[in-house]
Amino acid sequence: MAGSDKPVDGVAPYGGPAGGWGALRAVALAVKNEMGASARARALLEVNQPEGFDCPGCAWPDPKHTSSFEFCENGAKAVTWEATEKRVDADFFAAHTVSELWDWSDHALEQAGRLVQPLRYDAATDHFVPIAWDEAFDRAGAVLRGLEDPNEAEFYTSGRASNEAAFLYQLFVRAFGTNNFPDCSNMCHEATSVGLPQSIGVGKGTVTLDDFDHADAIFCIGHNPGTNHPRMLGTLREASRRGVPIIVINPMRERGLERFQDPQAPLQMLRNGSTPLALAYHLVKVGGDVALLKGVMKALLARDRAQQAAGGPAVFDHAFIAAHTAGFPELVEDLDRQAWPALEQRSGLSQAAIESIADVYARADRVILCYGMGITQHRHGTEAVQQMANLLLLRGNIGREGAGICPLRGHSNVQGDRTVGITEIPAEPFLARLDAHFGITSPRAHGHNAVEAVAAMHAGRAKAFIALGGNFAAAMSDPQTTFAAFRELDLNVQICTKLNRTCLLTARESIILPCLGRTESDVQAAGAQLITVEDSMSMVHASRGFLKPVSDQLRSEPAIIAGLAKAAVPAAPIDWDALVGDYDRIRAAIEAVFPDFADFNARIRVKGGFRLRVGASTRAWDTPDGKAHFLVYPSTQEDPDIADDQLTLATIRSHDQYNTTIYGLNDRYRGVTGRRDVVFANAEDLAAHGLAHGDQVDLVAGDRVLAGQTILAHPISRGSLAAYYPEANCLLPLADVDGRSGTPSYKSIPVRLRRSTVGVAG
Ligand SMILES: Nc1nc2c(c(=O)[nH]1)N[C@H]1C(S)=C(S)[C@@H](COP(=O)(O)OP(=O)(O)OC[C@H]3O[C@@H](n4cnc5c(=O)[nH]c(N)nc54)[C@H](O)[C@@H]3O)O[C@H]1N2
Ligand SMILES: Nc1nc2c(c(=O)[nH]1)N[C@H]1C(S)=C(S)[C@@H](COP(=O)(O)OP(=O)(O)OC[C@H]3O[C@@H](n4cnc5c(=O)[nH]c(N)nc54)[C@H](O)[C@@H]3O)O[C@H]1N2
Ligand SMILES: [Mo]
Repeated sequence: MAGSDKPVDGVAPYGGPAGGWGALRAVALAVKNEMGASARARALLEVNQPEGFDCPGCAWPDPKHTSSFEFCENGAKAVTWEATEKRVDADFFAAHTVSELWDWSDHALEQAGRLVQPLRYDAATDHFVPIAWDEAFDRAGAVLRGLEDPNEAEFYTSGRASNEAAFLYQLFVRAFGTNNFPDCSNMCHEATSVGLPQSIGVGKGTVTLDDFDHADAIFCIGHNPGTNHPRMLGTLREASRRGVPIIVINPMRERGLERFQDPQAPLQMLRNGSTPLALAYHLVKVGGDVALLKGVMKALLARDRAQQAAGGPAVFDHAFIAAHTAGFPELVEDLDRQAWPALEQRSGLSQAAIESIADVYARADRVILCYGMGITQHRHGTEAVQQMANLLLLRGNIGREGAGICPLRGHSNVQGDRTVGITEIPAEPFLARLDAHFGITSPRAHGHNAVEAVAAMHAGRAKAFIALGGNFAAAMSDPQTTFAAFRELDLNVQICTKLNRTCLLTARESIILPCLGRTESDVQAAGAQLITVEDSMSMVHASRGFLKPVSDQLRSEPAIIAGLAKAAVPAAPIDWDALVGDYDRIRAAIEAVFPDFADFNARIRVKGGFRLRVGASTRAWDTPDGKAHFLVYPSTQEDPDIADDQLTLATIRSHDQYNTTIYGLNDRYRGVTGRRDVVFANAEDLAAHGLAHGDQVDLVAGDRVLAGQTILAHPISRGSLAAYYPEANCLLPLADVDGRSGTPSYKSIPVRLRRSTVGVAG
């Protein structure tokens, strides 16, 4: 690539496949760094085994043969990061003030180790100091009880929480009196949760792992499984070996979508073999997917008409469309309105390239369409999700074997948390059942999502923030606003395993409550407990930790929630201790409130668990009129285009991070080592800006600046840039969201490039 010959520190093209020896080396290093030679390293062998714990990494399902040993490089990093021997104890907090810790990197904060006891911020000394659990609950409870209105509190959930913890949490919060449930899902697959129910009656994927064995074509749009769902590469490899075309639509060339060498297949590794994945790789412009999808459908429409005119077989499944859908005429009208030059310009792809995608789609009898954050985190995220549903519905590719839609969920239980009631817009039938079962009166008014929560805090309308996991302030857009909002709060409670930036945003009362991780054994009154999670494909299964907890002062998430509940809503008619003493009782309550969980306690003890009902999987469309819907929003065409001198920045994950958790500073497949201060750009865009590979630049979005980044010529579509999250979050204003789902547009940030004066000598 032009310009990339100039050497840049820590940057060298990566030539190997995804996985392979590099993955094995990285696992060995993670084990060594975090656990030494300890027996805790054994933890790795238990991940996703029928009797072990669910990997706290991604939500990709386990293979049907759950006995086969499955772990991946990044799952190993997630587990070793949690099972680490390092601890941040009382001495650590005595040695470091909060102001000092604030200057540590996100990587350094978490790497310091596991939290081992409850802490309270002492403003007089600027230190966190140990406190007893009861005092922690009393202090938090006192602030919560003292609020004028329960809606002045925000209750965040990160998607690692188990079904049991999440259910108990929403019960506590509704008994307390609010639906303010900002959730990591609001930053992630909200466009799926909002868009798909309107299209197909359910906000979840319709496929199972088995369907991948029967698909004739697989589309991977806007996701990077080599890093974020590595176990998916095994599935893609099998498909590729069967000759199934895999079509990738992504602005960046991601090695994990091109070539894979299974680190668990030593023979293949010794032979130096690897399996090619993508048959065709289309470098769409960042944010160009709606135009691309419309182009594919427009091409199919033209062929369908031509075939019909010639008396040949139709391209669309007209019988399915007539029997199962509504809105087809409006879709056709919208497609007829589209002009090819505009579609080409917006997608960054030629009509010929788009026609070639339509070829593969039309030739395949059964198609699975997979997608991730490259689709959802945009100003038109919901629309993009619905265009994918449109494309599938045109050929009846939903609700039959080998076909369907496959949103790749993020956190390992983000889907389950939603299922068991974490939502700011609860449905009435659910609230009615919850109230009847527990004898409470849940609030009916809708609550705040993530962006609304920050806005309320910033405006002084919300005064308390409680987090069940996660690192909310670092994950959110607009840290300028978000951090300031936190510092005005009366209460900041963080239930977490490791120290992070949100813990350090001290309020009048700031409390850190350390919890057990998923790898650790959880013993309550009735004995050792198991928890349950739901994966991306609606499979619910059990998880049992077995490691000795890093500290005997840790409590489980359910136990901590119960402690907070008793302190904040002492009059609630709920026997919290009984529920926490035996999680079977929590599951019995989940079953009482959600009929889909019938026989929960028995079914969860069957190997492999069970699948929740997904109506669309069997063409039972749970929409108001019982039909699947083609949906169009003609307005996209009128949206202001990006200015001529602007590029569109997507914020992405490196190979060495889990969201805001930075395991290390490498991004192996993208050829970056030991640094994160880089921006990926197209070589022609660099030239057009008079810049060269390795130059120092500032990214400028209005009055927001990310200064002193090294710009790299990289295989990325023209007009597009990519930089790492969370560093680049400072470029995104809180108000920039997908209007339909409220998802921050983390992947469509208009920016200008300017030559940097930061750190440039002379
Ligand atoms: N190891 C590891 N695993 C993880 C996570 C992690 O951070 N680390 N995070 C977890 C979570 S919470 C989530 S949500 C998932 C995230 O998993 P992914 O969805 O894979 O997340 P990202 O890395 O944000 O972005 C994915 C891809 O989107 C592409 N992209 C950017 N803009 C566009 C666009 O406009 N159009 C298209 N078509 N593509 C675009 C990027 O080039 C990138 O390859 O992974 C989960 N698993
Ligand atoms: N710019 C930009 N911003 C983004 C994104 C992006 O692509 N670009 N992606 C968004 C997405 S998809 C998501 S999901 C969010 C993620 O947002 P969050 O879910 O809030 O963030 P994480 O980084 O996953 O949270 C890490 C913290 O979780 C805590 N933790 C780890 N394990 C446990 C546990 O078992 N229990 C408890 N209680 N705590 C635990 C640790 O203390 C750790 O510091 O970020 C969003 N932000
Ligand atoms: Mo996510």
